[in-house]
Amino acid sequence: MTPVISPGLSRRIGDARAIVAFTGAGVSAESGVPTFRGTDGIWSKLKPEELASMNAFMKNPSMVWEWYAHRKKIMSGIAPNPGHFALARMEKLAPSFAVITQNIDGLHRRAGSRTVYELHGNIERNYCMKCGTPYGDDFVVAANGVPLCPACGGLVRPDVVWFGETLPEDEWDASVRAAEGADLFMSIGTSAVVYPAASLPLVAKRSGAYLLEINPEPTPLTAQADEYLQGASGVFLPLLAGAMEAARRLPHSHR
Ligand code: BJW
Repeated sequence: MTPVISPGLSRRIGDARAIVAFTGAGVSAESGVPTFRGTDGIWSKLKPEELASMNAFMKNPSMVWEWYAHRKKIMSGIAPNPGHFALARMEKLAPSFAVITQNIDGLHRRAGSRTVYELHGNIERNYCMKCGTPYGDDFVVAANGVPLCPACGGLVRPDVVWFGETLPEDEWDASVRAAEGADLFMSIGTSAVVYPAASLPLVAKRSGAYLLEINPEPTPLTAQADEYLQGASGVFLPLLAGAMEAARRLPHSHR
């Protein structure tokens, strides 16, 4: 079936004043970044708590670093896809637009999105767990194993949020405010199972937003969504951006 945007949704996206795009690994899948869950997900082969937690890191830093080195390599060779670019186009048209992402790959900014809240950190950054000194990827690659801080000898880790860790406070607070103020909230390419991020669509809905979900597979959020577009973000987001551009060219009375 050819994917289409209904006239009702086209009107809604044309009229929305405050839009939030809440994104997960599925949005980067079409750029070649493996998702975490599902049949092709990273987590289908490896248990998350064995890798993405402080316990795992302290128990076996070289195994965890091997995993991150592998993913850093994947992510250094990728580019934004049509879904990322469509969100950047939408931001130019809406009075208020924010991307809240669980992704750590930096692709939204590379596509041109400007208001981006990264809830789970960014894989390009690293820091010393003992003294906090930040390190770029050149340092980590040169270490070729577990990187140690030259300043204090502490373990260097990727600047991402592991299970059991709190989210960056400023990004979280800004995300809650954006969710509360949204009139259209889009949950895109996320399994919506990891908290507290997964609470944001519900915060938005409770505050009066229209909740739209885009995902090839239903999620625990689907039953709460006002509208569910079943399919890839790289297909539906360009259609939505086109609908938004068309609607905003028309005077209000003709929408
Ligand atoms: C497509 C597509 C296409 C495919 N187009 N779509 C019990 C209840 C509630 C909470 C908890 C609980 N027990 C523990 C917790 C807390 C825990 C949690 O939520 N656990 C649940 C799993 C149960 N949360 C935490 O620990 C968080 N911190 C916290 O709660 O702090 C407070 C606290 C402090 C101290 C003690 C206790 C609590 C932190 C969570 C950090 C998550 N970190 C990770 C790793 C980041 C670093 C890294 O990448 O290495 O973040 S885990 C991983 O999951 C990653 C992701 O951002 C996150 C979400 O995954 P996402 O993006 O949804 O990906 P997938 O793979 O799950 O889904 C992809 C989707 O795309 C699928 O639906 C596909 O269908 C779809 N798709 N192709 C569109 N083309």
